[in-house]
Amino acid sequence: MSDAREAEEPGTKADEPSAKAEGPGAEAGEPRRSNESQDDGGRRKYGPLGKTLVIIPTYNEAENIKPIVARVRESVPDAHILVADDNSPDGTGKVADELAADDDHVKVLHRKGKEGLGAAYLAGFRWGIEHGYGVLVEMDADGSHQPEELPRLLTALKGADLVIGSRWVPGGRIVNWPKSREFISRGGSTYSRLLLDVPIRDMTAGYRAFRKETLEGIGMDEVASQGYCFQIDLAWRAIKAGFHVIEVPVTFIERERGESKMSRDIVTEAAWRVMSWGVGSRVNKVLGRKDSKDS
Ligand SMILES: Nc1nc2c(ncn2[C@@H]2O[C@H](COP(=O)(O)OP(=O)(O)OP(=O)(O)O)[C@@H](O)[C@H]2O)c(=O)[nH]1
Ligand SMILES: [Mg+2]
Repeated sequence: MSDAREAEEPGTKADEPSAKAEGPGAEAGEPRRSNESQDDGGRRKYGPLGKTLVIIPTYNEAENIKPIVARVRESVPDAHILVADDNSPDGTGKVADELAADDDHVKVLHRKGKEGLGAAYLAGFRWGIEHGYGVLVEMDADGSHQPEELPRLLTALKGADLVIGSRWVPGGRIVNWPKSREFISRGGSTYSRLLLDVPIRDMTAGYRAFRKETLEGIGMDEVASQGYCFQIDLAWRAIKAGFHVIEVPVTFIERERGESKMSRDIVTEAAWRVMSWGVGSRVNKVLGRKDSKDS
């Protein structure tokens, strides 16, 4: 589906953390029960992080892509950036190609057409893992996720499997959001938390840093959800698989340029899927069955 044009082969095997120590339910290690507590009390040992790839999915972000790439380069100079563009009609892919031509830290994944944010991220994750990155970051192109906060997320990832940049933990903030959006976001997070019985405050957050072992351990190939639901799905899968998920506060800023791709369908999809996962999980509990990763 996708065709990646990259200037060079980034990362080497030597950069990768020791997968055994960190993998899901690492055979030799203690099983982690993140839905019981997100604090591992410093009991676990985490391997080095490896190289970082910041994945920026884009659809019609021609005005935003240059400034966001520049800010990431400035804030985390060692990280590489992958722009995952769905053949944006406004020429975002071409602007990204120009950036990549001038900077070997910038790569572009050209996809055939609009398939949604979730599909773009999954393609970006696969590309990153194939190319030897140890850390995969999700970041929007519109400036809502501030690159200047990324070093804090990466520092936190040294002691976790997944770090969520959270608006709804103490210290987290939103700037310029209409009350209606805040209601949907807060409501969606609370709804998911209660239905899925997880301690995460911001389940729909799209600013995240994953260790590659986390993505490898959550059944990425079965993820079909999009938009809001994609983020909830990934967080829930990580928790169910026993990964250590933590939230760090971030300031989320509403986009200033370009159009939102948020739609009523995205919210409805999330509401139905979360409801079915929550009910399925409770039924499994009553019947004494284990949730499957792809339920
Ligand atoms: N590749 C790709 N990227 C997408 C697609 N839909 C959205 N995006 C990107 O995903 C990121 C988040 O999309 P937004 O439109 O900002 O969605 P949102 O943050 O929920 O909505 P706002 O808060 O209103 O901005 C942006 O970088 C978009 O360009 C898609 O179908 N394909
Ligand atoms: Mg946005």
